[in-house]
Amino acid sequence: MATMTTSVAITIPSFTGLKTGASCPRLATFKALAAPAPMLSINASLKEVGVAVAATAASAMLASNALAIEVLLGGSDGTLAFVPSEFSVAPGEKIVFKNNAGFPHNVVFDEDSVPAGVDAGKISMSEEDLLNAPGEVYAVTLDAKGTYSFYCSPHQGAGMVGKVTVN
Ligand SMILES: [Cu+2]
Repeated sequence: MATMTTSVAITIPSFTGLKTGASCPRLATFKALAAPAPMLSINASLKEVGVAVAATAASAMLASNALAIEVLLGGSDGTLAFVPSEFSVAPGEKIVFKNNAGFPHNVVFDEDSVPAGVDAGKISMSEEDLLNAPGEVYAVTLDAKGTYSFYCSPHQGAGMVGKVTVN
């Protein structure tokens, strides 16, 4: 996908201003770019191709933004736990904590157990802030690689703790 996006960024400006049917020394490139869109007619004007390629790039970006992991707050069997309680994400991947059962819950990162330079307060809910309704979410993205520990303040004593590795 990264390769595709790069070639699109370079190639689109070269088509701008070209008229339909114009002889184009980069036609081979144009055909290669058009290939991933099977519904596209070879006779489509260069302008249409430009739009189609731009749309492909946009959907690629949407797909990468959609990268996310969901963590349930409270097991469906009533367990006071994060489900899963240990997981890995990529830097910048969205982590969505979702109220499931046994609430109220919250998500507080342990200031003594986050990578150096990370402000745990900036990625945490406040200790007093609680998710009370079913389906309520708290979302966070972590950029610095390393291991982060977190807990639910009302249920920390009951073992509602978790760990996420950013790698
Ligand atoms: Cu809890």
